[in-house]
Amino acid sequence: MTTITNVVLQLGDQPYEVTVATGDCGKGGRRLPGDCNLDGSVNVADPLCLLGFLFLGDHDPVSCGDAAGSGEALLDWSGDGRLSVTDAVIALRYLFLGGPPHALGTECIPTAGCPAACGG
Ligand SMILES: [Ca+2]
Repeated sequence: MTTITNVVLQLGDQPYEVTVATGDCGKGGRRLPGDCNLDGSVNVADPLCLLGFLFLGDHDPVSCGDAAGSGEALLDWSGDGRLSVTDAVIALRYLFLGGPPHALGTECIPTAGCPAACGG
C-alpha cells in the first residue's frame, strides 16, 4: 500500500510544499533472493523447492512477475536468466561449501508484481 502525504518544509524564510510517497510505491513486495518456499529465509529447503518446481511440478514460485528482481530472477542463483538444476546446485554450494551467494545478493529486494515475503 502506498501512502501519499503533503508536507511543508521550512527552509530559511521559504516554505516548500512537497508530496511524499511511502510504502511499496508500486515496486512490489520485498523478497529474499533464493527463498523459493517464501518463508523469509534461505536454507536447504529452498534448493529442494526449486528442484521440486523444475522436475516434479510442485507449486509455482516464479509466476508473480518476470521483470528483473521478480519471481524467476529470485530463484536464478547464477544470474544467467534461466532456471535449471545448476541454480539448485549453486544454492547448495552456497549453503554448505562456502560458494558464492545468489546473483541478486543476500538482502531482501523489491520484486515487481510479487507479494512480500520478507521484512520491510
Ligand atoms: Ca526459504
